[in-house]
Amino acid sequence: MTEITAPKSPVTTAEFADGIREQLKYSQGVTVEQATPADVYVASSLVVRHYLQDAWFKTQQDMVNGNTKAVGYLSAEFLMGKQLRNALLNAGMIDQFDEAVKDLGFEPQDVIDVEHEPGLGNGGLGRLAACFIDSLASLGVPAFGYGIQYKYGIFEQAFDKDGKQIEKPDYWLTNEEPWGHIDYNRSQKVSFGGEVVEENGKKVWKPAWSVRAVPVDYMVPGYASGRVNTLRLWSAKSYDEFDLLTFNKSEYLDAVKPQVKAENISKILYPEDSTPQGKALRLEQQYFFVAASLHDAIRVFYPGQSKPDLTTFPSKITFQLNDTHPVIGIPELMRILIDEYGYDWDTAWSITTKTFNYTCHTLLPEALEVWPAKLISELLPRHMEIINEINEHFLAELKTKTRDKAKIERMRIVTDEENPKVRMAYLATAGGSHVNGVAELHSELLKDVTLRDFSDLYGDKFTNVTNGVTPRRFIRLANPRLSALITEGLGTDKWLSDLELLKGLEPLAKDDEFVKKFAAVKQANKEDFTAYAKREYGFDLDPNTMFNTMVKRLHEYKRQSLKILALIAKYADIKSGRVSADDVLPRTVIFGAKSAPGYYLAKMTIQLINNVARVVNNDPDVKGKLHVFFPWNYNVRLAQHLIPATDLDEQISQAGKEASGTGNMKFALNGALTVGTLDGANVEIRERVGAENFFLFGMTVDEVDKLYEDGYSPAKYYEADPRLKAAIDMVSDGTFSNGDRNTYAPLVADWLTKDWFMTLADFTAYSSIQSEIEALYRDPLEWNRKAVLNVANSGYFSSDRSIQDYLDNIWHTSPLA
Ligand code: 475
Repeated sequence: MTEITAPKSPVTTAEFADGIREQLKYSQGVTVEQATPADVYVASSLVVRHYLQDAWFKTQQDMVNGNTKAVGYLSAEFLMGKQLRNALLNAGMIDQFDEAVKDLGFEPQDVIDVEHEPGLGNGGLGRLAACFIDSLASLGVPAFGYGIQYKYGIFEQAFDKDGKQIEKPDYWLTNEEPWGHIDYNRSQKVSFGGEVVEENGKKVWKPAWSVRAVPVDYMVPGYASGRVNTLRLWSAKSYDEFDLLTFNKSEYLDAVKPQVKAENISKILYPEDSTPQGKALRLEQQYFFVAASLHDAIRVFYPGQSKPDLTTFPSKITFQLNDTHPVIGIPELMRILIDEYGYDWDTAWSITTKTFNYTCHTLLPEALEVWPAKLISELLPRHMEIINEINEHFLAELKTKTRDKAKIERMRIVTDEENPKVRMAYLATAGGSHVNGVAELHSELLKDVTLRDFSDLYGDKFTNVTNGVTPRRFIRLANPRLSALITEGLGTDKWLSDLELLKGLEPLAKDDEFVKKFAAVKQANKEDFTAYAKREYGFDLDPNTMFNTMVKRLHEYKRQSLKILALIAKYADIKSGRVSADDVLPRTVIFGAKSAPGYYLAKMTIQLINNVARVVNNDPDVKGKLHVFFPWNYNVRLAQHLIPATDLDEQISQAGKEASGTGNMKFALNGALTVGTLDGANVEIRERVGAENFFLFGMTVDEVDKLYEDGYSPAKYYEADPRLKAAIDMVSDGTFSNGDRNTYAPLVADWLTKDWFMTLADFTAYSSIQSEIEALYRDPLEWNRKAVLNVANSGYFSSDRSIQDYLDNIWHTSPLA
């Protein structure tokens, strides 16, 4: 007997179909006969919203009227992925939808496919925020996600005829978008610029211009929790629609300037995921959504009160700062409390520090935001004053804690130089109660390196919350076959809300019949992906080869170069006759990666991968042995198709550089084996799935540090390993550039003289682990046994567990009763 705990549908198939008909008629204005899949998509989404509406109201009421502290997740990015099927799953209506749509003469998949995914994030950080709000709702914790409704999300990636990345605007709002509910009546005014004057001994900010922040609300239905939270994304609108005065002077274009300036704020997501640009517009975006959100929370929790008692604010809501992007919220809350509500400094500071917590997502120093004080002063003059004052108070406090003057200097929030800068990570650490890293190793390195002085003096603030991913989207939706097999194996579907139950599969790894069923699931997924690659990309794959995947943003520290060099070395082995093609394990290497548009070496690496693919895929000497597939525009949708079809996943960053990784978790949960370094959450994945079920290679953090200290010389490694030399020479000699020796010269020069992330030093170890991998893969039963053990032991990496950790150790709140 299988125990079913999935949510019960609030509708029958017939009711769902009636709902679609009604929405087609009254919202879309089309008959069923006229309707296209796009119409049915909108209509179905409205039906789902209809049935979630009461739970949404109730959740909001219980949040405001109850005594449970809410969570405000402040994030500049929410990389949501498609909404419809996720909402159907969480609300228990998948079957009713499928049947209803078929009854109306449509294919459910066609309807699902027309949805344009909201790509309102760059990568890991934005996707984590999306997993977290799913888990918050599924656990029944009252929460708001607060962010920006960018008009243009992450660019759509294409490749030109030379294999170079081109960026195309992602105008995801071209067609009707049924999920966002625009609420003009709850808008907030957000102001910028101007000056600060003294009036009656009080500081008064006289801003120069303002924009209207209009909330666009998205329902966030919990899985089987009966709760529906809110993702509130702010959209910028102008107050001055059209300046008639200017217009009358016939300066038509000037007349719309203020409007354009205002609406630019939420126009576009910055596509850099690690090197923030110190651009005024970015700071405008940050302040825009944070100021609107803080005022919104006061409106929600103190309805109709003109003189609320804001000393209770930290008991109403706790704000999590998702990286430094929302940190301007700290001086903003100070300003609200002091200037708008008349609190004194100490009271305001006490409220503020109790309200905020900060999550750091990086170890790269260049990714920590530092704003020129001048820029902040111009845009937010009152905030700069407050930041300076916070800095003064902080320095005074430090003097009571240490006599180490150098340390105090190093810890300044505002630097002491001719053009002072504001270090947002320091402001966040000083202005919040907790600071967390996103995997154990990362949190340790934060304490020991990045924020060392702070952890010395404020050790209690530091904690770890290892990331997680939502099993609803990344197992149940992405991999229905595996989901059914897990439910069969465990005799319950309860694992979807309690992922540690996967542990119950462990004994089944010894059961050959079960392992074979698991292998059949993987094979069927590979066949599905093969069809998908053909349909979407016109590319032929062979599902009887090993599917070996590396998908993530393109960054030097992630070391796509290591993968491509190893691939080239294999190719050179065959071409030179050192290795017979007959002895090569047939492998399909799949890459997915976007590069920041201005990131020169990353873009060149993309070009190289595409051209290696072109050469290898057209070379009869390696046919059936080596195949490279680089689908463009990697996004959440492609991830959902690719992850369940992968045999081997690559997590090969230089040790000490990847904060956590979350792709690694998704792959392990879908039964891919990992080849990886001791970096980020790989460490914890390996601990849990067992060292014998994880392919570890490469230098450790300590070894990396030591090699830097001793003086790293990449050319030495090039000389020492003939296979590495052959691979790099092949890149230089024009094999992948139609004979042109200059095309990749900058990349090659970087490898040989700098190689900042020590790709060359790890090459030999990486190649030899790949041989071990191939040997194991030739034994399907043993391979799949290990894959089952990966699934069974990865339950810890549910974002439900991450959220529980935040609840217990940082937020100190709980689900609604
Ligand atoms: C880490 N994005 C992963 C993941 O914790 C980690 C930075 C600046 C501006 C815009 N986006 C960013 C990131 O820093 C980011 O995505 N960081 C990633 O966060 C979630 O798993 O290791 O690189």
